[in-house]
Amino acid sequence: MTTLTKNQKLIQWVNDWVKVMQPDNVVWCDGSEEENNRLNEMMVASGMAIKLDEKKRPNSFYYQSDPSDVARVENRTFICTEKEEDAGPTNYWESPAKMKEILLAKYTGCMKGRTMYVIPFSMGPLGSNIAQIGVEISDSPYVVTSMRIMTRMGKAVLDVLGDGDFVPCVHSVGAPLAPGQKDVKWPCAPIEEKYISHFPATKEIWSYGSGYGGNALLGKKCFALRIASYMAKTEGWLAEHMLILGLTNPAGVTKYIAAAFPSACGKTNLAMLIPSIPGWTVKTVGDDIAWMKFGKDGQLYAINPEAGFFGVAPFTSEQTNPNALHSCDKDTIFTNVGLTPDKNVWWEGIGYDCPDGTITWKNEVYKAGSDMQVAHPNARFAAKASNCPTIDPKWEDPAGVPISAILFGGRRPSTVPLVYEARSWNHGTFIGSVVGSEVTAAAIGLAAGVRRDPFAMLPFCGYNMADYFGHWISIGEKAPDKAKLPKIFNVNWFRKDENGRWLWPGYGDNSRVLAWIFNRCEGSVEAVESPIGLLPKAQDIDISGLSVTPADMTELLKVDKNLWKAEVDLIKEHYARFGNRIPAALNAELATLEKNLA
Ligand code: GTP
Ligand code: SPV
Ligand code: MN
Repeated sequence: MTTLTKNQKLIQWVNDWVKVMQPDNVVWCDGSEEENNRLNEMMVASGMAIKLDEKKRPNSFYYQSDPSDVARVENRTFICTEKEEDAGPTNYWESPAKMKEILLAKYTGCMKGRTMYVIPFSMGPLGSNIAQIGVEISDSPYVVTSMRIMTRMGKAVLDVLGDGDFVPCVHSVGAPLAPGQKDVKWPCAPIEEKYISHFPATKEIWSYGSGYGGNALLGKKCFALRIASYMAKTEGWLAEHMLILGLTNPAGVTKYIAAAFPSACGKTNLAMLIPSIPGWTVKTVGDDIAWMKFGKDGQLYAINPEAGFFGVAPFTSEQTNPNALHSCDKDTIFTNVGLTPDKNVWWEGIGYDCPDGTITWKNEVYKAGSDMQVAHPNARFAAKASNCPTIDPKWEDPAGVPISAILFGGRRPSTVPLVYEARSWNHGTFIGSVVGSEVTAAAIGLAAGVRRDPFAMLPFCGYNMADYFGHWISIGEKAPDKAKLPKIFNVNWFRKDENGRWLWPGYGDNSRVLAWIFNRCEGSVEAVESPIGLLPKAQDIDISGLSVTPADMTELLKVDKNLWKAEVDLIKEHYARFGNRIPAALNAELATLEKNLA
């Protein structure tokens, strides 16, 4: 059937699924440009894709998804463990046997009238000893071309794999075609028939019914976070929902920083930030996922397992994030943005008015000056990391980059200051375990308001979240050299005053906070003790040239004891969900916080 591999386990696995899914054809993807062009031409011919203007957006394509298939579906995402408590209270659970029974019924004949693509991919630089190989089977050609951007994909991966082991990733859009039936633009199954299932013990992923983002590009959230977080726990490393950036100070010293913010809370923006303070530069290693292991020198090293960015399009502009914007200049897949009459793209917050006659993500015609929504709030671009103007020279270094600081953060309009530093690794783990954020559009069907999103991993942890907290504590305990552990900070770009005005300008001006963090890592600036951790002195955050007033700054750095006492009550409610599985070290941190506020 294929000449691309002699791996018997892989060939057998594909053959088994062909029998179940009954596709009309099977294509083994080699990842070549010729193959990519062929798939793009096919999707344009079928009406699924529109080719953008070759001069304005070379080699780029436009898609509209089905209105039911626009983001991750958390209530259809399952962690399948023998015991429910091993998935924990924050995951949807089903037993592996039951889930496989349900899905085998769904998968039977699910590719009739379609082609099965076999997509070998590597998470991490090809052949690196931190990299992991997966193989996804999918009936979506959009998944193939997207995986070619987001991962290292194709024949070279099979060559590295040899007869080795891979993570099997099963995907179908769940929309078989009867003989002669015309396909729709974006085939998928209704929400209640979608299943994004994970079997951590056997390292398997079975996804059904969605073609969008993290539901379908299985290397990303399913593998590199949910399965990898479980692997990391058992093997003693970290798989995290974090960007990685390199920050260089005016003296030319570079430090690498990893940061975990919940979905649509500014990772892509921070990773590609252009500092507004002179002499500082930021380079990008990754914008969404970090895999971290200790090096021989005792430092924690991080790699970005991805090869592209699946970034939020709305509000990406020349002002907010030119580097993300220019990563999309060519070779990009756009989904659910607007399509202008001159075959270019438009979205809310792009920085100029929407041309009359633009086609909205719902395929309606935009009337200039109307209040029609043009792009879906979770409209995204898939762009190659190698096209990013600020890509770090070490972004593909198989050894990774040494991490000096880890940041946590979320959208907190009140209570949480602009920045504060943890007193220790365990205190930092506590801060990560209580991250909260206002809900965004990155997932379907969540109630508005602030929700706890520990480590920004709530939708991405492949096992009991309390055990994951324990794993973080144990990383600190087992560190080969505790003095070399990264310092941990919490940041909050999203503080508002009582009138709803942003107190902090954000974006490029976040460099002013990064500079303080850098200097803390160097030991060149002092911090002040507070009940919640170490705060900057107001004069140590450079606000020259900003409209931020000294009064704003006081507010931004204030720790209001009453608000924090209320926060402690919320933290207790959050911890109570996990019963006695919360590590003792974290209960001790909570007790310290409460005592400090008394
Ligand atoms: P995922 O890809 O979903 O994991 O998200 P992400 O964390 O990479 O999110 P992204 O960087 O795309 O952030 C998207 C949203 O955050 C956009 O609406 C931005 O305008 C907003 N945002 C990013 N940085 C800032 C900031 O510093 N201040 C404010 N106010 N908004 C910001
Ligand atoms: C997120 O929601 O955190 C994303 C987008 O990065 S998706 O890949 O769809 O999960
Ligand atoms: Mn993400």
